[in-house]
Amino acid sequence: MNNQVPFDGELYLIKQFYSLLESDLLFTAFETGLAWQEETIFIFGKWVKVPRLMCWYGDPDAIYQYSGVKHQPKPWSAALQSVRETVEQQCQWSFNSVLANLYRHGQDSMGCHADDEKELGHNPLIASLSLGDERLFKLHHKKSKEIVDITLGHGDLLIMVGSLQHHWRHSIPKTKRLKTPRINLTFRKILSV
Ligand SMILES: O=C(O)CCC(=O)C(=O)O
Ligand SMILES: [Mn+2]
Repeated sequence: MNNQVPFDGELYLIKQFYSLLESDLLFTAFETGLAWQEETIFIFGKWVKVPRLMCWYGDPDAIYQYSGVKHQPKPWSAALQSVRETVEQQCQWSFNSVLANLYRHGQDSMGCHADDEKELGHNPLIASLSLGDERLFKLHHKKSKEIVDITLGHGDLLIMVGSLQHHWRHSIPKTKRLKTPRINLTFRKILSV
């Protein structure tokens, strides 16, 4: 990152947090074992499909609103629970939930947003594990319009913390490059508000 400009938040990237072999096993476990759903949202007067599959796991009280709907978490699977514990140890932080996204191909994407909902607290720590094909993660500074591109690959762990969500938005853009599926898990702590 640029040393002269205050970064406005903290971002840590641990490449290959999981080894290739572990990442392969986790990818297969999650691709086949999670309850992937296609969400629809009402936008500009019509229902549209969210361009990726999603699901929400966590402790029973970790209720989270996304795609405009309140989602009750599904109970942790053994594989998710194991990753949760490993990521908690790395971050020295506890999470009560995980949002899983499956990008089936290059036309699946995530629009520009900040994870700044009030149930995530003031300066949330969000740990994001990527598995499968690599994709571009774009950070867009809200004021300066600076853009930071980060490539997230198989087994990489990205940690977003501090005031990052106040100053930056992030996105996974569509790409014309031929892409195989990618799974992203964002571990979060939902507070009761
Ligand atoms: O897929 C990613 O790396 C980003 C996911 C994300 O931003 C989110 O779930 O809020
Ligand atoms: Mn996000």
